[in-house]
Amino acid sequence: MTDGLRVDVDGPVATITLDRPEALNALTVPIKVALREALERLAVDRAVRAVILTGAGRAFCAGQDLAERERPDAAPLDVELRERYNPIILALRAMGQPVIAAVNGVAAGAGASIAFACDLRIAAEDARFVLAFGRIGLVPDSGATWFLPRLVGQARAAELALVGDPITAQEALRIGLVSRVVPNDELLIEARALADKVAAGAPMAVALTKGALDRGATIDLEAALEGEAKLQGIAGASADHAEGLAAFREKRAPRFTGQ
Ligand code: LHQ
Repeated sequence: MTDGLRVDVDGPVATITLDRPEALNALTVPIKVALREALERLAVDRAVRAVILTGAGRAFCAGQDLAERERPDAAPLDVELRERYNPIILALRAMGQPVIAAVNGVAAGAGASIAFACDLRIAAEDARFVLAFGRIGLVPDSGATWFLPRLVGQARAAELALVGDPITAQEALRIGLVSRVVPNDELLIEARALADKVAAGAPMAVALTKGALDRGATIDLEAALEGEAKLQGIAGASADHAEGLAAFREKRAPRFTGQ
């Protein structure tokens, strides 16, 4: 627990809440540090099998705190990205547990990028994504140029990044930027239901799947096929695979342990 960030663990699901609602959860250095630390800590917590990332109040995250940028001691932008933002994005991708962005209200600038870097995105009806970088004379960062074309294709990514109109939740659903839109007051309930389903999976297989999907985006078919074969060799040797087979045979739900 840090000012501006809450982490609540309930059973196999951890919820990270950006908690600075008075500034729409804009990201300050302490929040960025706390977010990175929370992700790295949860990554090695074997009891945690899925993570929800959301924002307190009426926004998911308004991106970089713009007042902080005007302080005389603010780090240069490239340094801030290398030292603060990029490690958050890499931590999201490196951890084995899937991270579900539960996007409430606005996700702007680096706040949108962080949502793009999550494994799943569900949106409240009032969610909107704003690629706010251009409006303040900056370029998309924190992985936006990498994730966006993969999520929505080059043509839509170009429109989002170059025109910069806000994207409503329904539009985000239509173009595949989020996988579902739910009523505002049901967002966390739906996110938890999704997290519980993810958490019910065999943790090793889930983590291997997450990594394979990432690599699949950048490798050729032969490499993907060979990669799947290797991973299946590993998953197939796990106790959880044996448990999955036994559960099927015995017509019961599997009890996966991560072994
Ligand atoms: C904020 C912010 C904010 C501080 C709302 N900062 N206070 C850049 C640099 C470094 C490295 C990494 O990457 C980046 C990339 C970025 O993230 S650049 C993009 C930064 N974000 C933005 O440009 C969005 C700025 N905010 C807005 O345009 C509006 O606030 C939105 C459209 C998000 C919401 O508008 P409204 O619903 O009308 O709310 P509001 O503007 O009245 O905001 C409420 C409060 O939150 C307000 O404070 P106040 O004391 O006046 O009540 C805002 O100043 C504060 N706030 N965003 N990024």
